[in-house]
Amino acid sequence: MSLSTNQRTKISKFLSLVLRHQPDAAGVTLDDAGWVDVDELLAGCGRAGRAVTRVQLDEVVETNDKKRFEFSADGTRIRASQGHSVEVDLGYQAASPPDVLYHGTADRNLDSIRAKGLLKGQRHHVHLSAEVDTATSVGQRYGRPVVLHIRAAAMVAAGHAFYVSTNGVWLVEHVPTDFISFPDA
Ligand code: HQG
Repeated sequence: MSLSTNQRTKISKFLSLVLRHQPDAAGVTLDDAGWVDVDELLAGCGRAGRAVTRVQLDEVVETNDKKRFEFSADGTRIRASQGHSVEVDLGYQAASPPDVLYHGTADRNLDSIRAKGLLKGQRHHVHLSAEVDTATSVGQRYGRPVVLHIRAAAMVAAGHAFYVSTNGVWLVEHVPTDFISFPDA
C-alpha cells in the first residue's frame, strides 16, 4: 500500500465523479451497465491531469471504506456499484430485504419527508442501510442526523421491489410515508 489516506480519498472522489455522474470529466463513456475499460479510464485520468497507476487504482478499490467500485471478473473493466445519476442499468436482481431498513437524513428534511415520503432525487434509487450506524453517518453529511426506520418487509408485501448493490446498499424507487417510522412519532 503506497498512497496516503488523503491521496486515496482524492482519487476515490474523482472516480465517483467519473463513474457515477460525469464520465466526461475523464473523457470516457460508460456502457449500459456502467462499466468502463480500466485502461481507458487510466488514460482518461491522465489526460484530465489526475494520473493514477493501475496499482494505485487497485489499492483505492480494495481499501475503499464503502467498497464503492468493483472490477469485472476478468479485471479489465471497472464501475461504481451504486449511486449513479447518469442513466445506467446495473442489472441487480430484486432481493428480499430484512424486515426493517434504515435511512439517515438531516432533521431539516423531516417535514418534507413526512409529506412526500423518501424521494430518490438525482440518484436512481432511495438508498437504505441494514445498519443504524451506517445510516447515522449518511445523515451526518447534511446536518443533525436522524435515523428513520423503514418497514421494508411490509413494503415488499405491498408490491415494492428492493435491490441490493454489490456493496450492500439497499435500493428502492420510493418510500411512501406510511412505511416510515419517524422519531417521536
Ligand atoms: C433527502 C453516500 C426532503 C435524503 C451515502 C438525503 C449513501 C429528502 C437527501 C448514498 C426527501 C438526498 C446516498 C424528501 C429524501 N424531502 N429531503 N421528500 N427524500 N430526502 O446524497 O441517501 O459516499 O442523494 O434523506 O453513504 O443521503 O456517495 O442520498 O438526505 O449511501 O458512496 O435527500 O451516498 O454514499 O441525498 O446518500 P443523497 P443519501 P457515497
